[in-house]
Amino acid sequence: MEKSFIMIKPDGVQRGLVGDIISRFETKGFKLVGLKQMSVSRDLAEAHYAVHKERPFFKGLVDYIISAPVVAMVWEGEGVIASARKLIGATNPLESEPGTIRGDYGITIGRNIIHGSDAPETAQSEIKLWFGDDLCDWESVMQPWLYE
Ligand code: D4T
Repeated sequence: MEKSFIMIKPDGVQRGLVGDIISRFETKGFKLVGLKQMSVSRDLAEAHYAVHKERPFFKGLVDYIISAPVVAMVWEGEGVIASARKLIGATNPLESEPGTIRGDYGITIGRNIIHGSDAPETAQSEIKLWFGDDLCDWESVMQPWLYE
């Protein structure tokens, strides 16, 4: 089964969107296998966004991620990486479709509420970076009602 790293960013936490966001993933049918609220160190934020380190928005992005706690999660399920990106919506919330998380709740790219892994390789490295091996492997009774 595929896993994706999902992070509710500081604005999502401050704005009280944690419950709604978790509910969207849960009711879709994905399984929560990792969850923690945490303050993020500058080193961790810089490592997570290392791919953007030469971009002009990098420092502002890192400052934002470390400005207040985030909720880090790992969700599991068939096709969860691509599906989560659809649930989340386009990077720029003004271009995200209504019904998506960013489309429903966001306005600017620099406060876009949530992160989701964009590919299997990044999902794997992000899960390693944020959770190590500290995931919860459990069997959901919903499994036969979600998958043939
Ligand atoms: P994340 O990684 O946060 O899920 O966002 P996306 O995968 O949707 O988008 P991204 O990697 O291109 O951008 C990472 C992060 O940087 C912020 N950002 C991006 C910004 O503040 N200004 C910008 O011009 C861009 C392109 C938003 C998301």
